[in-house]
Amino acid sequence: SETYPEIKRDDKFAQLTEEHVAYFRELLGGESAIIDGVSKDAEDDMLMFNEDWMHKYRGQARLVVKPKSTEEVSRILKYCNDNMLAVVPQGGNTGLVGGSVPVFDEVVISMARMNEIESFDEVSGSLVLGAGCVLEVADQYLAERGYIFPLDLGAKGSCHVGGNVATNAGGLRLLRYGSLHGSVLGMEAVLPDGTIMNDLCTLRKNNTGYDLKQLFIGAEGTIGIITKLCIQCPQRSPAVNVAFLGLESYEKAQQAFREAKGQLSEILSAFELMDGLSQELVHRAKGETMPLDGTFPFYCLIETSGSNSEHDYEKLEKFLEDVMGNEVVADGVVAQDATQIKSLWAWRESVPEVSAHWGGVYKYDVSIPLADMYSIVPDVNGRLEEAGLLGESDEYPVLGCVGYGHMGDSNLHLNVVVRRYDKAVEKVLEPYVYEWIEKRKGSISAEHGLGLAKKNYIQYSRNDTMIGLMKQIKQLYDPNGIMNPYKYL
Ligand code: FAD
Ligand code: 2HG
Ligand code: ZN
Repeated sequence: SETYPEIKRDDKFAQLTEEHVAYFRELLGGESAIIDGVSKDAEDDMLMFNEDWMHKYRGQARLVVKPKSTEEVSRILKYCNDNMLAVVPQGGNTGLVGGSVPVFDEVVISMARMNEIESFDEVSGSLVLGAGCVLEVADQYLAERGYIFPLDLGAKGSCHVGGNVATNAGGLRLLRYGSLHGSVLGMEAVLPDGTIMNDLCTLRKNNTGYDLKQLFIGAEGTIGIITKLCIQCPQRSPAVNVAFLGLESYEKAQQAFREAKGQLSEILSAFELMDGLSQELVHRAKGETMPLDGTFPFYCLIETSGSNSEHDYEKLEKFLEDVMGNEVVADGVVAQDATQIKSLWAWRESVPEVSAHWGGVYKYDVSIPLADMYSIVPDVNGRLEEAGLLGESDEYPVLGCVGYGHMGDSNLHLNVVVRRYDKAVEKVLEPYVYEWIEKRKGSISAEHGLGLAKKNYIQYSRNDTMIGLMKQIKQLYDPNGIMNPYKYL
């Protein structure tokens, strides 16, 4: 492939023919459920399925199928398995590791039409819905009933709940509601041979044997396709407050986190960190005024969610007074209304997009014990400077290194902002970044997954025994290897 000269298409997979396409057309009931690039030129229609959100990964799929029911997914997979056609399950295609797009000519199975909300229990909070439901749609549905989806992230307007579970997305509310491993109560999934695994349990407790659904959470479409989910949804907090802080050092950000946990305790629902460069870039790209006057090396966004507005606001103000009085925090504001809360969150959520605004970005999504978490940013910055790759003018490929993320979960996003992609930059970054993480017993993938981007680096965070067991699981569930090949392991 021109795009991936280092990867070879696996000859065991069949080439798509018009006969294959005819099968899918017949099965799915006509033209609207497929995009056929086999019998005609459909490159333009196919582009949004072939290319990822960052425009970094691009495959050459010639067929997209859009099932509407679990039975259709089952028949598609069985046919592909019997005919050795490789497939890529695709949700909202917002994944950041190249996992959601084909590498070669894999059939794209888009889950977009499986978007129904099936049932909601207003007493227990359990929500049963199709994997293709957009996260924001599900959250809006819940908001109207006084509940909240236990996950939130910047891509909420496009990503699917099935994609979220397939990547085990973490996001902005994990600090409060925990990981999807806890929130997913039940799941229906289809195995590559067409077997439907119905574990659509709506109970919180169920210790009857191995919890097989857990394997699909974070499996990135490598062992089967998630078709339906049951999610445990918490009550939506009637009182939400947001504060935005400026801090003089990472040390102080750690102290502020400690204080926030102590003083805000049960109402603390998010603690996000952003460095100075990330904020400067948002300001430059969006042209909006910074939330605080003056510039600081670090900023934190703190959210509280509770049941009593006045009490929570007072608690947050008292916290702010305290940390500003002790010089832990240099400056801070508390949002005065829902519009300000929304715009502070929008400011934070725009960092991933803005970091790609100057031509490209190398993204590393890592977990590192808190004490060391930010030091990877200056280390990588120094290394790029030393190599003569980072500078102010256009002759340098690298503009700067940005660090931000979910401090409350020890999860940093290191974004190396570039003016153009360059192999020399890549060589300086990899495997250096992964070795750096390994030395500190961190994780090379905190919440975005492995996809194509990290499949060669898994050994930096998992030992041989574990990788061996993972390979056995893959072999057991997908003996023909048709599910999302060339990625993950
Ligand atoms: P896709 O991108 O379509 O797919 C992702 C992977 O899941 C692929 O391997 C695909 O094959 C597989 N897959 C998709 N659907 C299914 C299914 N039904 N069954 C089996 N496999 C499936 N991630 C975080 O964790 N936290 C964040 O805060 C966060 N913020 C983001 C902000 C932005 C602006 C963007 C663009 C991305 C962000 N992400 C974040 C990345 C995150 O992985 C995705 O946004 C989301 O979880 C992917 O969902 P999706 O529906 O777009 O899946
Ligand atoms: C976030 O926290 C996302 O905003 C995206 O996980 C991070 O783009 C990134 O590196
Ligand atoms: Zn994140």
